Amino acid sequence: MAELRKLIVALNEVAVLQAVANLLHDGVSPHDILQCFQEGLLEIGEMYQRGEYYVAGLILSGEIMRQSMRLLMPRLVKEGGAAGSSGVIVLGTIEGDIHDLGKNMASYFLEAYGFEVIDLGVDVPPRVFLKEILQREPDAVGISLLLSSCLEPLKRLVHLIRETYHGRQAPPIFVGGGLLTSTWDGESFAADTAGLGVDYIVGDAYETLNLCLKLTEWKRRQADGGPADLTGRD
Ligand code: B12
Repeated sequence: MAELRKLIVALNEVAVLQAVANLLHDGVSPHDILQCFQEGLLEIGEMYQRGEYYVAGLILSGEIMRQSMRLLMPRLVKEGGAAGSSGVIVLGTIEGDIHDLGKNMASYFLEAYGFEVIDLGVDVPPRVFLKEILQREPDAVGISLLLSSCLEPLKRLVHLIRETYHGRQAPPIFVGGGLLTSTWDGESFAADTAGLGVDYIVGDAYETLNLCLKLTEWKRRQADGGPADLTGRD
């Protein structure tokens, strides 16, 4: 895995794909491989900030990740068992932001575990998000955010949802994406310490899955006459 991380950071596409195939062949969990990608991409981002890579490096890192997902996806689906009908989740990247690798990863995980994912894509204006939420009535809404400059549209969207659902229970809102993972304690999905007005901040794709499984379970319990509090953590 250390070697894979080095290859990712060196942007060696051919060698990365070969290493991923070998690791899967040796029975390494796709979750661990994805974690390795996340760490590698983080390092690439830091190198970009230090001027050691240009935007072309970011683009290539995205392409390497995308190609690797094609190898990882079938194994993820197999592990998840794609049970079907776990729930409906609306996902999208907020207006102004076109990063989608993390969101796609979260989407792959959810689909692999039987969720219906309505992916609105990238650069999604708050009004479009809201329209889809009202139409689809999802079990939860996930928003991706990697750019600090997009905090404002995110807050606008959350405000719009709260305002529209005034007096009714809005679907739980969670956000993910590199910018916010610093608030994550590494073990449980975090409360909204950044003051965004959302219900949860998730650290990675696997955690997203755990959160969505819990949210749908709480909703089922509530429908069966259980406690109404969907924000409690257990
Ligand atoms: C690849 C990349 C790109 C690619 C994106 C390709 C793509 N299709 O996504 C391209 C080249 C397009 C790009 C462009 C830019 N980028 Co860029 N990019 C990155 C990079 C290196 C990796 C991001 C990534 O995909 N990581 C891997 C994924 C798997 O990790 P992740 O996003 O954190 O996702 C995980 C969790 O957060 C969570 N998650 C993520 N999203 C979601 C969503 C939901 C709903 C849920 C539940 C969970 C979840 O699950 C994921 C898996 O575990 C980061 C560096 C970094 N530190 O993140 C910079 C980075 C995000 N980019 C940055 C910048 C500045 C830019 C540009 C402005 C550069 C430029 N001058 O043009 C443009 C912006 C374009 C725009 N309008 O959006 C900065 C942002 C700084 C900031 N705080 O604002 C970063 C941090 C680099 C840096 N250190 O400076 N970038």
